[in-house]
Amino acid sequence: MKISPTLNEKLATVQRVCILTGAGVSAESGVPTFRGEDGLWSKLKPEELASFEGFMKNPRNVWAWYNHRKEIMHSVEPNAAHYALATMESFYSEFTLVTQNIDNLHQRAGSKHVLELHGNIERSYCMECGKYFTDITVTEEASVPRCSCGGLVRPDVVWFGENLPEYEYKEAIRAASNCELFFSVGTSAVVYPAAWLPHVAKQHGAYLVEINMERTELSQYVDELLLGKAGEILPYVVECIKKVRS
Ligand code: BV8
Ligand code: ZN
Repeated sequence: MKISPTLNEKLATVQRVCILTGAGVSAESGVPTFRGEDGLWSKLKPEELASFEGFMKNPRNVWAWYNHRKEIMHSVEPNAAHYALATMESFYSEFTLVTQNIDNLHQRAGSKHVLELHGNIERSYCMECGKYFTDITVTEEASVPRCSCGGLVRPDVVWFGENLPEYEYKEAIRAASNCELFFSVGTSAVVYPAAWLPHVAKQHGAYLVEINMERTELSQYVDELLLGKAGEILPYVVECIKKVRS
């Protein structure tokens, strides 16, 4: 595995780094991705399971799906990619980790400053009074969870057609505009507005690196494409940082 002398130089000298992660960073933990031959969307319909309309039409079905994914996420561990990003954070004065994932694995690996653009599967909220819950588990026989006020409770995730959380999105745009080095890791870069972030970074002069198993929509725009597994490439990048920054 090799990185370019330019990237090595950047790792040594920059102060501000921004990372965008997608489902590919959790793939080696055993969490299924969305696209690609055995991705979730090849078997299930996103409009039915990851949309507000789909939820209102069949809340039990959507809760069953999120519950199933929550069980998977509780049964897996963070992988070397998550740990490498948690280590990387300590080397840079401004390090922003933006994730599209809802699996909580970055936090479990020790990352401190995580911006969750698409929410978190551990949180739910009442659609009437906005009360948050972190202990909702919908068992098969249980009907859809309701709040004490009578309102319907939904997973705290961003569905298609829904706005991203204001603070996280603004903060992610600020970090992408401000950084000197941007990594897009394990994302197919097709879901907007998250997929704008690498372009925002590049437009503001950042060096843009992509880590993925294959080329994506973003690949034609990046300064450096590192093809391979995030769980192998990121630990290697951290080894390079240790050589030039400690
Ligand atoms: C919005 C819920 C307005 C959480 C998700 C028409 C109608 C309506 C909307 C639209 C439309 N056309 C476009 C839109 C906008 C839409 C959109 O972008 N659609 C796309 C599909 C065309 N976006 C929205 O609706 C967003 N909201 O636009 O509101 C607005 C506008 C402006 C400003 C503010 C608001 C809401 C988007 C969020 C949707 N929610 N899921 C959940 O259940 O998880 S989408 C879903 O896709 C997940 O959130 C996921 O995070 C996201 C992105 O997927 P990836 O993470 O990239 O995963 P994927 O499987 O695709 O790729 C994995 C990659 O990893 C692959 O490249 C693979 O090669 C690689 N890989 C695999 N293994 C490894 C690896 N790489 C390295 N190592 C490995 N080991
Ligand atoms: Zn309520």
